[in-house]
This record gives sequence, structure tokens and C-alpha cells, in this order.
Amino acid sequence: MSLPYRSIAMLVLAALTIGTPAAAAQAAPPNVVIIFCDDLGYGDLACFGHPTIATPHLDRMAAEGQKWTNFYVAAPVCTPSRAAILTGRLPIRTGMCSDKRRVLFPDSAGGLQPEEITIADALKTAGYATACIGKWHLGHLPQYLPTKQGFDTYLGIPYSNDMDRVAESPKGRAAFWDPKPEYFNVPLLRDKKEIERPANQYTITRRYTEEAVRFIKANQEKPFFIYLAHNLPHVPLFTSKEFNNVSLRGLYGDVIQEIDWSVGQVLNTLRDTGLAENTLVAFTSDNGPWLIFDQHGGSAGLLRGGKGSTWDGGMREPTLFWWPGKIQPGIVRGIGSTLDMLPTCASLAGAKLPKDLVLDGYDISPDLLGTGPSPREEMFFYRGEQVFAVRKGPYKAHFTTQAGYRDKPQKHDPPALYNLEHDPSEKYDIAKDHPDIVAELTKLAEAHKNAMVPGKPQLEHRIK
Ligand SMILES: [Ca+2]
Repeated sequence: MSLPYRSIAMLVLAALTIGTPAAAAQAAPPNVVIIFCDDLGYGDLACFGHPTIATPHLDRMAAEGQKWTNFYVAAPVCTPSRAAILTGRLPIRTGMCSDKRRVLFPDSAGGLQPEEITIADALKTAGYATACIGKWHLGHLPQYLPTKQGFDTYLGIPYSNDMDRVAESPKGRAAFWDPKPEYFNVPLLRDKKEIERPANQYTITRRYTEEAVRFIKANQEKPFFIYLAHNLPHVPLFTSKEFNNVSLRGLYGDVIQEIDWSVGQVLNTLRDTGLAENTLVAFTSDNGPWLIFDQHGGSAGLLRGGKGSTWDGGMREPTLFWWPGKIQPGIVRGIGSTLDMLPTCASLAGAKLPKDLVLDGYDISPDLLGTGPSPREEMFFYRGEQVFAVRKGPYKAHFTTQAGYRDKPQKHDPPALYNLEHDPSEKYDIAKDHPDIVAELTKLAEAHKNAMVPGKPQLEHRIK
């Protein structure tokens, strides 16, 4: 736990791995595909223990690649989590979180500022073709769309699939129990142009998949980056006809099994085109399961809480990395985060980042390539603009806790302390036995807050 040891270890690690990613990039910069689900829980895949959802393609991806069991998003809800994966920066730095409005809505005037560097921006400097497919949720006004953030093309719904609810739809949650696409008047965009409204959500996963396969086939001769952000399994749940009633888990399982099919399509296309051994594919989700939607919400498995909360169930995600012949197959139990995607992709691609760019992510390519452990030791858990908890090593201290929805914040002084290796369900507060660790984590959080320079808030302003 002590910093001097860690610093020495990092220096040794840096010396051992120096040149490796750059050398790999010189040989042939790898393609990168990030598959990002919406509201998928830690316990929703067969390879993460779900008893009745069948995910053979993801299970194979896990067996051939790496399964990360301590991988976190930077926020427990959509918009800030998405800003973080694409920029490698905590949402507080980019202004993409708020205590007043937790995500962007169709009446929001803000968005991810064009001067922020996304993974697409970074990889474009290294000659990549870039595609954004699926849910954006980083600003739907023209100046904030993916084509202004380094993506050559975009096909998708610019925010959540439950937005633009029509007044005539069944009241309250009834519209979700038997959903129809016409209840949710969400647009489907091609680049900046609306091409369908309401988007036919029955076929949305299939069409996103076909777009990804098309893009791979069209870009075999140069490196590419695909950000494939499914709208599902965020409610309302929809599947194409082929996936009606295929899962023992019911409709939610059908949706996951269609996403699993989609992953199979992408990986098989990479195999068939001979690109598999030069393509890094990552699979994860933006936040935990939306538990207030009963059986239409997913499961965080043995983790506590879900979407919206800073308990691990809200922010720890089932995560896979796949790169045949390059990635060291196995289970990684070190800490990782979506914040690490940008520095890792930039390193593998040999892309240069601006010197003054302040990042909250680490290059985890040593762990992927089997040359060293994950450099990440800590994780900060934000709800809106507030640090609710911090993890270092196995220990997580909660300064404030709150269920994702329909709950009030509860302050903890002294903070509640859990050992996530012994107690992944965060059941047993051991603060009184470890005052030294509580003090260390409190100091870590205070230093983090004192050093933070927040970005201009983007989530509170409304159009008109
Ligand atoms: Ca989400």
C-alpha cells in the first residue's frame, strides 16, 4: 500500500516494458473495436456466472482473451460514463457530470466540448478510419455529434432509447412492460442527418451489427477504430424476431443473447478477413443494471447495488479483452477502468497525445500483452460531482452511500470500509479494525479533490 514501493515498482515496470507498445505499433498499428453495452450488469453473462443467459460468443471471447474481474467505469450513469471512456478523463474534468441533472436529455443544450480529445481524435492522428455506431449521449446538437469528435461516420440514436416518450404512451412504467417503438420517439441518425423516427428498436441491435461488419470489410487495408455502443439492454427492451423467446431468462435474456450474437458476428468477421491477429476487441458496459425496472433490469451478480449508485454493482462491469496471438489469455484480477482505454489505445497505435493533456487513465497494455501488471491501484467513485468512495488495492472507503434511485444520501464519518477481495458484496464494514487504512484512503480522496480542476458544467443547461 505504501507509495515509495509502488513508485519503485512502476519505474522497474516502465524499464521492462519500454519500447514494447511502440515497437508493436511500428510493425502494424492494431485495429481497435470497443463494444460498449448500456446498463449491462456484472452478473449478466454466462462467463460471469449467469445461470440462465446463454452467451457462447462472449464465453469464447473470454476463453481466448482476458476476463477482467475488477474493471470499473468512471460514473454509474450513461453520459458521464461515456465521456470518460472516450476521453480518459474523469467526468468532473470535462464538465460532463452534474449533481442537478445526472445525464443529458433531448432538451439539453450542452455536450462534450469539441476541444476534448477522444480515442477517435487520437487514433485519427495515427491514420485510423473511425466509426461510431450506436448510442452517443454526449450531446445531440450538431456541434456535439460524433462527427465533430474524430469519427468519420456515425449511425445511431444520439441519446437513451427511453427518451422522447410520447404523451399517448401507457402511463408510468407500464410503457416498459410491453414496449412498442412508437412509445419512444427517438431519432436514428446517419452522420448528422435524421433517417428514421421513431427508430425501429426491434432491429436496432441487428442494424448496428451489420454496420460494424460493413465497416470492417470496407477498411481491411488500413487501421480502423470502431466504437460500437449498443442502446440495449437499457429499457425499453427490444429484440429482432430471431431472438424472440430464445432465453430461459425471458425478454432481458433474449436481448443479451442478441448482443452475444452481435459479438460473434464482429469476431467472426475479423477471423474471416484475417484481421483477428491485428485487432484488439474490448467488451464492457457503461454502468450497472437498472434494478428499479424489476425483471427488465439486469443483475450485478454478487455485487451490491446497481445503476446510479457508487456501490460496486453500479460501477464494476463484466469486461473482456480479445486479441488472438497478442493478449495473454486468462483472468485479470487487478484493477482496470474505462478511463484506461484512451491511453492504452494511443500507446498501442503509437498515437501522440498533447503534452498538456491531463488524463485519469493508465496505459494497461503491459497487462494485456503479458509484460506486467495493471498500473492502476486506485479508483475514485463519483456520483455527479461528488467523490462518494475511493478504492485502493483491496480496500474501498465510502464517505457517502446512496442507492441509485429513490433514496437519500447517507454520510459516513468515519467512512465505511470494505475489503473487496474478502467481501465483494460490500456487506461487512471493517472500518473500526483498520483506522490506519481509513486514514490513508481519506487522505487519498482529499488530495484528489484538492487537486481537481473541474471543467465547465455541460449537463444543466436547457435549450430555449
Ligand atoms: Ca447506461
